[in-house]
Amino acid sequence: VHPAREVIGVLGFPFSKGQTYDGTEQAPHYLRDAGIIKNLQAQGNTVVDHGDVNLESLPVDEPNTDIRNPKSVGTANKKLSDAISRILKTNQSVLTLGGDHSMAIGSIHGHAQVEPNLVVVWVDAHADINTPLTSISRNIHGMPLAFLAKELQEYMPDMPEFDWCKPCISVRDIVYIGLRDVDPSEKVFIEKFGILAHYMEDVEKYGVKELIERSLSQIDPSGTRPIHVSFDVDGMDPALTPATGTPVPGGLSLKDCCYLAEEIAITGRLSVLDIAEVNPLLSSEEDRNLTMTNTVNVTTKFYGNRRKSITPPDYELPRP
Ligand code: 6HN
Ligand code: MN
Ligand code: MN
Ligand code: MN
Repeated sequence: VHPAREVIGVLGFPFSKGQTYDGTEQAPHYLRDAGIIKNLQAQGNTVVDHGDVNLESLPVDEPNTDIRNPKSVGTANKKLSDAISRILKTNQSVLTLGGDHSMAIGSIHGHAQVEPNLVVVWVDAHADINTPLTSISRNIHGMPLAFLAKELQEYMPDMPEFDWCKPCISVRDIVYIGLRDVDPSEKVFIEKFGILAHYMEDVEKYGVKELIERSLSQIDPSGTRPIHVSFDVDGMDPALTPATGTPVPGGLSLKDCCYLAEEIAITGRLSVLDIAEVNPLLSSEEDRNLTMTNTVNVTTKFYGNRRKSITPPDYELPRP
């Protein structure tokens, strides 16, 4: 059993080159402004803000490469990986504020250097398991799992910018939840490798409660493995998180996400949580605020905030 990671280390990853819209690089700032840290502290957590990964001097990519921005995505994620490992080694857990979802390359890689036995819960409308050869968009935020999973390597072209990234998880360590926009190539990978994938249809049919119980007991029957949650806010319904680059209708409800987060918190084994794909520049101010409020709300549930509320440890009821 792993020692509990009681302190939350918050790390911003102000990055957007894994896709085409500007804006996700500002999400860490907006999430902090929306009170993500204060809320975690108010519910009794000890939080250390490690600031943002310094991405000031990234290499500049040529405009017409096969995949978009391999140099900057590779370099930024190497920095993220190192920073995550460093914080985990001080026995803090990490809350990573992205950034587009290419951040999962660095985040999971850095996590696996310290916790090689981790499992990945991937909350997303998308499967993010394209390879540079299957991707239609050429955006790396649709590919992180292909860089990370050992079984995919025979389908991966050589990418010198990612030489540092050693595949560190198995397809058997992944569970998807919320899928509803999966590319044909990704569907073939999911089926070929039997990846545990819960589409929105399954959420409708069985509910998050049953799905999360079933999947955790399948990939981690002993209930001892460290958990990495990579939470793409487009997994939630776009009515809740409209400020994001690739919204897909018909997503997870706030209740679904709260339940999932509460259950993960109860395990006591969440060691890294990524918050990805918040894009404050893609919506009206009202929609941006809504996105921040819902994202902060769900994030706090991963760290012990309960809808049934928390019993205060030393509350003295006033007597007249
Ligand atoms: N995300 N499957 C599409 C692609 O471009 O490969 C969408 C990817 C979305 C990625 O939301 O993190
Ligand atoms: Mn371990
Ligand atoms: Mn997505
Ligand atoms: Mn994603």
